[in-house]
Amino acid sequence: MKGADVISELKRILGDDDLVVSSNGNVSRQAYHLLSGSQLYLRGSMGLPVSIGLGLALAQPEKTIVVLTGDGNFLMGLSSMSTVAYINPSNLKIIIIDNQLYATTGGQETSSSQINYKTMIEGMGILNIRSFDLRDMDQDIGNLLLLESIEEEGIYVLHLQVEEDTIELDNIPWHPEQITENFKNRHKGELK
Ligand SMILES: Cc1ncc(C[n+]2csc(CCOP(=O)(O)OP(=O)(O)O)c2C)c(N)n1
Ligand SMILES: [Mg+2]
Repeated sequence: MKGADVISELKRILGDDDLVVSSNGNVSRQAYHLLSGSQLYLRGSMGLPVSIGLGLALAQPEKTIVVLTGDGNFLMGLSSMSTVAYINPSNLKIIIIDNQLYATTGGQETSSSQINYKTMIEGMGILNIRSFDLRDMDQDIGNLLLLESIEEEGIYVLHLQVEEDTIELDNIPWHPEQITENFKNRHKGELK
């Protein structure tokens, strides 16, 4: 499975009220093209999806916040995971789409291939971390694993190793200010 397959499947699984924060580059583009609703697609702000997801989770305790992050983004903002573990917001779900590359900028390798995500994240204090290698996995089985994992209660981290995507998607046609405005408008009256 590829990152785009994961995000397409998430479209089926996620609830209409869930708030998604996606990391800059391909992941945000895929979220923009493949998910429904107007989500918080980060642009430029590399390394910040987990921090922004944590802020949203605290500001909107009634909502489920799903952070979709590439491995490069996750590793850049790694220190924020220790704060997430410390605060432990039960409405925050973090999904790492790990292609072991900075795919957006030309496919340079990240350090992901030598990291044991389960050990690292457990060491920070989040015990609900599941890691799956979806690279050679049949899509139906991968979809089933996603469905089971997403429905779990409480905070969790889902680390997914995926094949590199080949699809080229158009960039998001909005500036960050417009993305934020659209996100707020979509949830007008619901967000505090
Ligand atoms: C501080 C900073 N450094 C570098 C970049 C350029 N950049 C944009 S996306 C990206 C790669 C992100 O990697 P990852 O999160 O793994 O997503 P992928 O591209 O693999 O989907 C890079 C290096 C940036 N936007 N900001
Ligand atoms: Mg990557």
